[in-house]
Amino acid sequence: MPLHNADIVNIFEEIADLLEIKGENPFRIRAYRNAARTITDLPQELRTLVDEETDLTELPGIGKDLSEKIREILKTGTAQALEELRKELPGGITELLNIPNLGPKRVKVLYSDLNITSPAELKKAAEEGRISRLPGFGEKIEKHILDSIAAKADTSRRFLRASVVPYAEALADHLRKGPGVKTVTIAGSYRRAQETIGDIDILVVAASKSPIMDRFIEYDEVTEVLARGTSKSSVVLRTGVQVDVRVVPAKNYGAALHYFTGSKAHNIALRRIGQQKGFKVNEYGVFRGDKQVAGKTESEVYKTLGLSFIDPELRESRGEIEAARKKTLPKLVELNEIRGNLHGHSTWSDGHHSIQDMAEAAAEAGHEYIAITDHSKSLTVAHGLDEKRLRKQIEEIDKVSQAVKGIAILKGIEADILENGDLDLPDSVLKELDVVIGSVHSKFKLSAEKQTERILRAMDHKYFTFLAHPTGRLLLSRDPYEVDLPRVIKHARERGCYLELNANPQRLDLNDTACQMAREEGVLVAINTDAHSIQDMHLLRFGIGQARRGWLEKKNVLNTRSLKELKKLLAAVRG
Ligand code: DGT
Ligand code: CA
Ligand code: CA
Ligand code: ZN
Repeated sequence: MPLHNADIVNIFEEIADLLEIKGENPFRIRAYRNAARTITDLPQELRTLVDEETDLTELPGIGKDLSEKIREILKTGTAQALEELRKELPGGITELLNIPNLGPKRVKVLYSDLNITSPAELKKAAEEGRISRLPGFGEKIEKHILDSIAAKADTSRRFLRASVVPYAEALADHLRKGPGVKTVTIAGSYRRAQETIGDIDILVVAASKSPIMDRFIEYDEVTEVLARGTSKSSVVLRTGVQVDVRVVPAKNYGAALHYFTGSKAHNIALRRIGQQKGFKVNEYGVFRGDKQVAGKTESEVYKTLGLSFIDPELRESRGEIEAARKKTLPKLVELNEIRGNLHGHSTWSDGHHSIQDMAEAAAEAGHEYIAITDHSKSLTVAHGLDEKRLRKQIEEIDKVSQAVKGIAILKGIEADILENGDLDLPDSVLKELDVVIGSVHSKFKLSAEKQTERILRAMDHKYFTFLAHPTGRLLLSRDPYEVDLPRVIKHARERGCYLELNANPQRLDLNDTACQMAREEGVLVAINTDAHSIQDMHLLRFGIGQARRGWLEKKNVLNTRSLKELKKLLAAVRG
């Protein structure tokens, strides 16, 4: 059974969690977490790298021991180290770590004192008031636990789109190779590039005798068959995600693709437009009376209703139908229009590759420029730069610029925004830089009023270029801090600075509606990987997906500019 990178990541994460609950050496724990992060961001499948006899120890954070473990997992499906830990502690216990307020220490107490090994058991104990009496807990925490278990019920069945990509694409490829198969398309929220996915919807056109459903049900990653029919089947894959496959005749393919791409709100709005024009619109086609007048392609469906083709990312009923009627739809930004990354790290702070490695990789990817923006001194866990080291780095960049051809290396910093809105480095050094990013990395719990003021003050700083990951959220794990985003966006326009859309799949921060707002206010958005290694470069495409959902065009994006234009825009911020 072929293992995907995400399976290996899960095993490493579980080992790290269990070691943490046991209270083991923090360095060992961090080694597993770093490796998991490297693997998450890896564009190629590890099993392919191993087949090609690539030396895995060249990957950041993967030493000899972890490289052996990866091989062991690829061969046996598990790691001995994990099996032994599971004998000591029940495997399900790690789910408790996902509950806010529960760290390894408290989980250990829950297990040793009350023998709690799952969220369900925890909920029961909390409801019975047994948690508050434990050492280190109390009534407040007991209440927090109950609240967060209740809140989690509606998000726990969603998956990060990026983590679903390898599974979805591998399955679609498998179906494509089936006999008599003409078209296989992934529809649903996946096609709309939504940041998280509830389930995967796949649409197939195949010859009538094709055994395509057998091929789907018998796919070796299927662990459960929920429904089985000739035109529709549903399964659960080993990773826990549900997949619906529908087989449709070619003459209905466009209408079905449109219907199952959604969103539901978009579909309903479109059906209403059809009704006004005397058509019936459904997943089989567009009908006048009993006669099908369109449905073979999506474009045909839109055209019949008097609309231009609407890109899937826009189909959220947020004004796209109106724009399609008036022919004012945006021409959405594309990956190949990005000319460089303006937020990335090197070994000078918490990145895994040298400035030269990062620049060479970017040049190879065809980029015109790259900004090196390591962390500043307040972020001590990331080994942030103080003024002295930053000045050294500036000299180093001048040297590397001589050595690496074909790309401009811009000098930058990701400066922490302090609680009072100051940047944590003096103007005397910030003025030497091309890019000054401001980031909130602390005091997430300030009131909306204070957090907003803090950020606006930072933006007013003379050398401030753009605000990174403006809300600080981590999808499915950390809520955004409270901030008045419309005010921040308006302020960016008045101040003349920019905003980031962080492309890391866990962040995708700004979200889609905030991008749309920035576009309406005329604030340029920088789509950045926030790369911590050369492998992270491929994350740009997730940022592009989000940007497209936010209606952004090439002209709305700062880093689609040529180096010459970019330099003007970077200088303009300084007034
Ligand atoms: P998800 O899976 O929660 O991330 O979101 P979707 O959008 O993929 O939703 P899903 O899988 O329930 O259904 C796929 C598409 O099928 C959905 O985007 C629109 C269409 N659809 C589903 N139910 C309805 C419905 O009741 N009415 C209409 N008009 N369309 C529907
Ligand atoms: Ca879906
Ligand atoms: Ca579905
Ligand atoms: Zn960063």
